[in-house]
Amino acid sequence: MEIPMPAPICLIENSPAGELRVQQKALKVLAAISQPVVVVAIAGLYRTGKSYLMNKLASKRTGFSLGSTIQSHTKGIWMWCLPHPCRAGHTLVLLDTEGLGDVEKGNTKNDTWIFALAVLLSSTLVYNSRGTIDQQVMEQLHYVTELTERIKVKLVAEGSREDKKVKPVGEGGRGGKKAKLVDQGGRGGKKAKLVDQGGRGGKKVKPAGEGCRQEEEDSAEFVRFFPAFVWAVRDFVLQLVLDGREITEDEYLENALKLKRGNSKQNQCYNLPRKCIRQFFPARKCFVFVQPAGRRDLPRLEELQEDELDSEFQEQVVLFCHHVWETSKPKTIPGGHMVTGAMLGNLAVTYVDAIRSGAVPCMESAVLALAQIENSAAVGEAVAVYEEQLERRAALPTETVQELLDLHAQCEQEALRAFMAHTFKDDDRRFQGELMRRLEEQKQELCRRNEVASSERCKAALLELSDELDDRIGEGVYSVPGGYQRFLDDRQRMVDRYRQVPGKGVKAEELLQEFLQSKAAVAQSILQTDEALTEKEKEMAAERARAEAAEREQQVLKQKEAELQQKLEDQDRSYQENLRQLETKLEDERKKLLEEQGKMLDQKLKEQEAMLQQGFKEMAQMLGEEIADLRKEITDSKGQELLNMAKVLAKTLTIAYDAFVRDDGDAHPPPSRSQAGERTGRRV
Ligand SMILES: Nc1nc2c(ncn2[C@@H]2O[C@H](COP(=O)(O)OP(=O)(O)OP(=O)(O)O)[C@@H](O)[C@H]2O)c(=O)[nH]1
Ligand SMILES: [Mg+2]
Repeated sequence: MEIPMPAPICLIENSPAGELRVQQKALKVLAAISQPVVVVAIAGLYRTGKSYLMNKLASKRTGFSLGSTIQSHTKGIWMWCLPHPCRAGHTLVLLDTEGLGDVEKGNTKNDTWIFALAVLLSSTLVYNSRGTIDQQVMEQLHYVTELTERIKVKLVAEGSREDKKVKPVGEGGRGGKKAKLVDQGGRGGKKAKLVDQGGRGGKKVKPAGEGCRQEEEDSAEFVRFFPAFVWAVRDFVLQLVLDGREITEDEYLENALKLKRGNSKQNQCYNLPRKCIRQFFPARKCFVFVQPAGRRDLPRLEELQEDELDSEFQEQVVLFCHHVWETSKPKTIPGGHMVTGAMLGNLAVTYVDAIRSGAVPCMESAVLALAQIENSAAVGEAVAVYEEQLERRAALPTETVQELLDLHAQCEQEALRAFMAHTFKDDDRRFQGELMRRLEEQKQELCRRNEVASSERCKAALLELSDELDDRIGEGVYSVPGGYQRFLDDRQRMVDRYRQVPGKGVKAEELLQEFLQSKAAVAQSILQTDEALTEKEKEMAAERARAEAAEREQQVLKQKEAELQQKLEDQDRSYQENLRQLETKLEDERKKLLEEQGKMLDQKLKEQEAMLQQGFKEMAQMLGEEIADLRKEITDSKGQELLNMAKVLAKTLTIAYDAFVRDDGDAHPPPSRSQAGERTGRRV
């Protein structure tokens, strides 16, 4: 497959003043990617071989730029989009980030933002470090502990945020003390502080955005948004042996993440980053790498051929790359909705905008902002699908209105399918309502076009067929005794031939009726001048002509009524189709949510067991509380769904009703809301 990007480009620029800016060129590239993306980001201290390892994930010798001096090289966040090597139909997005802890830069706050963005944008985060996973490396991981200050998970309505726990960070003090968010002051000037009651000192959490909603975080929630975690240990020189037993790389990492018992301040400091990693990244993996080449070759690694690299390093790289390619999941947002390249670009913009404005990026609000953009696009796309399907299927005029409505129904079904595939978090069904309205407009327009096409055909046929009759009238063929009967016979022949003309469409009878009406005066005059008929016979013939005309008029009216009824029934069908597809989607979402919750539950149970085994009863107990919460959530997702569904359905019906009231216009007064309910057999 063709590689869409020959080389990486900058996604987020980080100016020397520490100002972040998303690059338009990169957004353009992302906007063109409609495939789901697997996003692998790398972060870690500067000059530790991150860019080099990312090139391995791209299966390229060069790409992300390497520096060979001691000065930090990568600035901001760079992006490389490639066809995914294992997942067909997916794009692999590699994000190489600016190294952390550059002494020359000396801006740890900016570093933390870079790290937070890597976490927020990726589905797999590779944390890169050099040497061993020792205490010093752990301490450098303060970026992880600071995530709770840098990111908010949820938008919480004001007034509902009393005394919420931020679970792992402060825990560990005497007697299982918990960190709390404490409100300082009243409504206007609220300042949330993360107060560690275990003695680590107050950590500030920025006050939530102004307005009637307030944001707060609950670190246990982070897991839903956070990527899988892979720790890459470079230039690893030790033997993987513990207490005389060979251990795996993962065991090595887990051992390094073990907590220390006891509540001394020292132990708390020791435990803090470990707890954060354990909590935020329950899915963890570790890979160690030996030095790739001899010391002299290190600055020019890019120039070396594969076989010039250390063979053990090569093997380790192969294992690492295969793990990342094969296990990294497509980026999703909570609820399991897949993120496309275009959505990733929008997420980057939302987060960077929040950071630039001095706010704390909130994941939930980013998802909601994304939903607005995506849902709006989903409506447009669905209408395009409708038009395209119509273009493919429609041969106007159709013979009957029902045929046209069936055609509309097929196109609408496809359009709805396209909409349902892309929409998410359209909780108030605003966008679905909008789509229903737009499709109803399309239907009206389709009916109009169908009628125009039919009228044109009918008029053309009548013009052609009536030529002979008109000529004969002009020539006075019927102005003779017995002419009226001849006229009637010729006219009937013409009508018979007209009826045999195929493809006249829905207006056939109406236009015939109009035509015959237009000839009524001529017929009357022929009748009156026909000397073969008595006055009485003329009267009877005139009466018959009037009755026939009235009968035809009646037929046309009946047909119109039947068509109106069919159109009303089609509105019901449309309600039902909307509801059916919505139900299917909600059921799918519910399954995904339950799957997500189930996975979280497994991870928490595993962590709880590990804590119990290591003797951390309080931690285990706290996890127990989280597990209970989660179990309740799962029960709710299972049970309440039916209730929600009923509410959603009622709402959708109302929206649908409103749309039809508007579109039906004055010509055919719409049924009342309850009538709509009766017709559909559903409660409104
Ligand atoms: N010792 C050692 N050097 C490496 C390794 N991988 C790459 N290098 C070399 O280290 C230097 C820096 O590599 P980069 O990949 O640019 O490191 P980085 O982490 O991206 O650096 P920044 O972008 O500045 O944060 C280059 O000269 C590489 O050739 C490795 O595994 N071990
Ligand atoms: Mg780099």
